[in-house]
Amino acid sequence: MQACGGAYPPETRRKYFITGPQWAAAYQGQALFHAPTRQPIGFADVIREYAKIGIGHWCTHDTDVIPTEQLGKDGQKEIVARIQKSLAEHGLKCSMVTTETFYHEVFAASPAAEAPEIREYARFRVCNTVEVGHELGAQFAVYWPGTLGYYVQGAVEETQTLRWYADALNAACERDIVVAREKNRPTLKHCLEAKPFEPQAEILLPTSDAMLGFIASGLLKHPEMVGLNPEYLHELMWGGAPRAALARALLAGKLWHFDINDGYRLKHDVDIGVGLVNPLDWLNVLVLLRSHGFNGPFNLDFKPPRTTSNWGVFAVSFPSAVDRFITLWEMAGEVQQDPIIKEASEALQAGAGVGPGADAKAIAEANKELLTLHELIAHRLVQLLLGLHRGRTFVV
Ligand code: 3MF
Ligand code: MG
Ligand code: MG
Repeated sequence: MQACGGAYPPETRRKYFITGPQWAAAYQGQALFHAPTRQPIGFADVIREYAKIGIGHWCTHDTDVIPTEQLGKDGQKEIVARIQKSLAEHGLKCSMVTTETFYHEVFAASPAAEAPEIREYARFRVCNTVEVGHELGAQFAVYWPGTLGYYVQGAVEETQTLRWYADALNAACERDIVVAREKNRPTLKHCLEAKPFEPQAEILLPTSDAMLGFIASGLLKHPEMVGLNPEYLHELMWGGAPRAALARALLAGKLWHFDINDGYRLKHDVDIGVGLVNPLDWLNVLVLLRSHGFNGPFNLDFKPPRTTSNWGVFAVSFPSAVDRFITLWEMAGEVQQDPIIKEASEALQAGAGVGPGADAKAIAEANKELLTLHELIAHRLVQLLLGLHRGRTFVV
């Protein structure tokens, strides 16, 4: 890290609303075809190491920290108290809680399966997570539905299944309203996260746009309490442009939380650290978010490489991801102020000054350089990204 030119100090990193997931740091390297490689690690270690790095917020699935059989029981209370102590000791805040509805076999046929007892259990799980969230002082609850889909066709009736899934979210929102009143706290922001494939063959809500449609479908009792947690790579996986997906969420007033990572189009969920694959696209994403006043939470939902040691996870993987994010965020600010981009953008919007009533040919002729300016702006963005605007000339 030193040879790389150093790093941002923890105080600088803490100024950003960057959140560190329990599951990302505790990931043991066990992807589908891989045996685990890292030692198990608990919340106390993760919170302590995040504090040292300067990651000021921590988030978790219910079962990342509470064994399934202890959920809602005395064991849960005792664990939540220990988490509160760890957070206080290291000056971290819990930003978000989320319910795991994909790992345990009970959710094999989705949290909205036909069997009523599975759906009742799913309702218990999301309501319990809301309670844990309030205990830990969280502002957000995230829902990646996980197994909401199927492998074989025809048995699952999509409209009914979505109604049942909405029932779970409705229960969570209603529980939230009650608990928030009891604790004199604001209600949580409930954020849906879409992923186009995995862990089912077919997914009922595969994209952020599908989630927006679901929020507006009339099935939710409190649509105003429900927004989005898009994940950068999940939009790329289906071939979408993440920046355009985020723009649609912004227009709907639903961009509330953002999972940041990187990867490749039309491939599986590789969860690479932010900015390692598509830095130019990332720069542009952050320009969009800055210009719309979105400043977090930015959730580091990536996976440290498979054989990296527990030491390397905190010495290299997390701090380097945070620092790439901060650098790209600062560069996005530079883009917003860049006089050349400003002038080119203004010229684009001024138009060519063709008078009213001109025909298509004349308008097109007068606007020939519109795409030239697009290209000039793109060139300038690459210059800013690579630092070429600081005077590099090409010499061999
Ligand atoms: C899966 C994910 C999930 C969600 C998490 C939050 C394990 O691809 O991205 O991370 O982000 O479940 O609800
Ligand atoms: Mg995610
Ligand atoms: Mg993911």
